[in-house]
Amino acid sequence: MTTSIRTCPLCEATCGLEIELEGDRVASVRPDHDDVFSKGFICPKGVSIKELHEDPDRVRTPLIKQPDGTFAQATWEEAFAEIDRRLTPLLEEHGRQAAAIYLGNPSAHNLSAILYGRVFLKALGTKNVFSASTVDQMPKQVAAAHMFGTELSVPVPDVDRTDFLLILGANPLASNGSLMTAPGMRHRLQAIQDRGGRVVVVDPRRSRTAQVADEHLFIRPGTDALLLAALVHTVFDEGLEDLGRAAPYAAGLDELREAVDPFTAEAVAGPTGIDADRIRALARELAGTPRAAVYGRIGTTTQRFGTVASWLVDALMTVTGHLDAEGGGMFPLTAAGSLNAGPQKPGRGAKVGRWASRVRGLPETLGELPAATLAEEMDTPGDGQIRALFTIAGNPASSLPNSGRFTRALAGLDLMVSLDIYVNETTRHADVILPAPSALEHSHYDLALYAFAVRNVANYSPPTLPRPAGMPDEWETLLRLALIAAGQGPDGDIAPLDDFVAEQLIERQGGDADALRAAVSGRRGPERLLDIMLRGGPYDLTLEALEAAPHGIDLGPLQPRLPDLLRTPSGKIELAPPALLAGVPALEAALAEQRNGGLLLVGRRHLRSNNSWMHNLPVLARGPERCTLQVHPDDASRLSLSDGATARVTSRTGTVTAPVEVTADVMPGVVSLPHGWGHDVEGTQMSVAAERPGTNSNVLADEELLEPITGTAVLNGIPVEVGAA
Ligand SMILES: Nc1nc2c(c(=O)[nH]1)N[C@H]1C(S)=C(S)[C@@H](COP(=O)(O)OP(=O)(O)OC[C@H]3O[C@@H](n4cnc5c(=O)[nH]c(N)nc54)[C@H](O)[C@@H]3O)O[C@H]1N2
Ligand SMILES: Nc1nc2c(c(=O)[nH]1)N[C@H]1C(S)=C(S)[C@@H](COP(=O)(O)OP(=O)(O)OC[C@H]3O[C@@H](n4cnc5c(=O)[nH]c(N)nc54)[C@H](O)[C@@H]3O)O[C@H]1N2
Ligand code: SF4
Ligand SMILES: [Mo]
Repeated sequence: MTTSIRTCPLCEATCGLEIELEGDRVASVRPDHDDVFSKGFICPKGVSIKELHEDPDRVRTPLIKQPDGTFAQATWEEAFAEIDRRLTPLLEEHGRQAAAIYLGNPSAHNLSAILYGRVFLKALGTKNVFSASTVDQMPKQVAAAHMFGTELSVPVPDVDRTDFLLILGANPLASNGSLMTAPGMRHRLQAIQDRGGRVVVVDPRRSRTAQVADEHLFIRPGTDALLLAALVHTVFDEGLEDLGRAAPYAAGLDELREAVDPFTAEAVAGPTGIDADRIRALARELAGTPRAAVYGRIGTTTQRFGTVASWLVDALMTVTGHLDAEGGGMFPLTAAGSLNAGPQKPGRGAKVGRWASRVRGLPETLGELPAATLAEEMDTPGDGQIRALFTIAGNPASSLPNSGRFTRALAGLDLMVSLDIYVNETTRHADVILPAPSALEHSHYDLALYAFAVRNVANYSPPTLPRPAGMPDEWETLLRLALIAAGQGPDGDIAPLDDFVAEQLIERQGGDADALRAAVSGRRGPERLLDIMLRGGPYDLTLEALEAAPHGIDLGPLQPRLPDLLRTPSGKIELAPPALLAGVPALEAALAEQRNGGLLLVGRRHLRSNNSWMHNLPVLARGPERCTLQVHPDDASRLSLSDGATARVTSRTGTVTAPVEVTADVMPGVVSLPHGWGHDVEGTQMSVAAERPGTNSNVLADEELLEPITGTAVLNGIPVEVGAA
């Protein structure tokens, strides 16, 4: 028996796992009680990593699509040769824009994908880059880039020291937190209450988090920006503004005051469904509590005013003196890969709008185009039409709006390659599937997620188990794809390219390049890049130091970082950047909108699920049906729907059926269906998931409904009609 300690890669909480091995067999998975951050917390998904590793349906060898549509196992050499054989002439004939990349969510948890995905992307040389970010957090990152200067400068609620936490559109008891890396949120919320503080949840559903909160306010989907504008308005109106630590660095206070002028508590009460008195009281409580924070997540970003709402969350914390203050919204300082370490210096501003999509002319944000446009870029003929698609750890046929159209578009591609571990709704369309090692067979370091952690920590995990013979690590596969894309054939040497990547990083980082080069010379791949970043980082760490600390290194609670972290062109906190003010007229128009009595669809998450791809693990799949349509009793009786009956849900883009769950936990006028289901399509190889397939809610999400500033899809607040099937 041996024990391996590693960080769970399955969600943003970064829990420590203690894995007991009998030879190469996983005997058990338990919480690592000595983990400096998670301290013994794990959730059921963490335990399921054993089943994920052992899942007989997980792809273990490359697969090549045969003329009859089935997949045949292939060697790595054959798979790369096939990609080269088909990609190279396609790029020659149609140009680089004919290729596209879609990066899915697990890429953000994966060192190989973060560090080497961009190498492949560069080699491919296309502007058709898409990711799950534009069905997720892009509005928050763009708002942060405009306000603070980088897309990683997102204020994180200092949950462990706050006495008042206002949560909008997040359910961390199910999701375990997002853009807020904080293992064990239940205990952290409980601790707020234990020290006499309060937790208030704003959500159109009485979520599990709402159930443990001190107060829950139902809100009409898509109206959070109105509520937040009214909170900011009230702060000014009642003379409660006090910028605290932010005062010397804030610009645009008058413009912000003017922008929120129309949004009185009375004006937003109707549209949001929240009493004006309650809104005013909330503003007073926030302003009057010395340690208070506001946190908005998926329900505030993937909706019609996502970027404005994301901006106003941080503007609200700033005008109430809670930005960069203990117990408020604070900025982590990561050990590696920080974009805002070191002293304050003017930056280049948010990287947006440098190019536009071909069909709808939607602007680029942070180097990518809105994923909701991917289908039309594939199915609309003309110069620049996408003919080859690479998916990297993504299941866009399940996660993007209008799945019907998207899936038809996939079928029309000339070439599709998927770097993935399952044959699922998306990858069944691939011509070549390249598998990745199991989650236990590669190293791990949360380069991305520590940027949003409620404590500064660093934790590196070596592989728990060796890779199967012949299986490359994902970074090696990505470098090989980069060589193919660069026209260097399927069997070039990836080592010089890896050296080049490391050399570029060393040069970018500055300092004594020779010393750094020498110090990391014994390493390759992600380990070398990570070591370079750690050595150049603010704590002067090394990978060796992390290797010697399997339970992680605690770098302490979050520290005030103003003005050092500011990277805006002005060097200030921009409270009213023009790009965000541009969203205000539409918000004002929403004040006068008449409700038509129609139903709005929202999503939700369940603790034992993970987007679309963990429904094949028996330990998680057990229990009651999860893919149900939640309907309020009033709506249910109006629509003659009874509990357990089958409902038919229709939107502009499609129709699905789902079992009805009548519950007063969802507000009247709102129905809720989780995403990531619909495993009953032909050609997938997920036998457990197929037994209880559920339905794909994104058949209903409309690719025309986008948040205007970032092009992020509206996945919450979709107009639908519901009736008995
Ligand atoms: N209606 C609605 N739609 C939504 C959402 C919603 O709330 N409502 N949420 C959105 C959000 S927040 C997100 S992040 C997206 C997610 O969108 P995606 O990232 O497109 O989808 P996932 O379901 O996370 O699929 C992950 C894929 O990665 C594969 N995979 C898992 N581990 C690995 C690995 O280690 N290596 C490789 N190469 N592949 C791996 C899985 O097999 C799966 O195919 O969905 C979005 N879509
Ligand atoms: N168990 C589990 N954990 C996960 C995932 C998973 O699928 N399962 N996915 C991971 C991913 S990719 C992400 S991005 C995170 C997301 O993490 P969270 O943001 O916490 O996601 P949800 O649990 O979906 O919570 C969103 C809440 O928003 C509410 N909501 C919907 N519309 C609105 C609205 O207009 N206004 C307001 N105020 N609320 C609204 C929904 O009812 C729901 O309760 O979770 C991650 N963790
Ligand atoms: S909360 Fe997230 S990181 Fe922690 S064990 Fe569960 S899935 Fe893994
Ligand atoms: Mo996400």
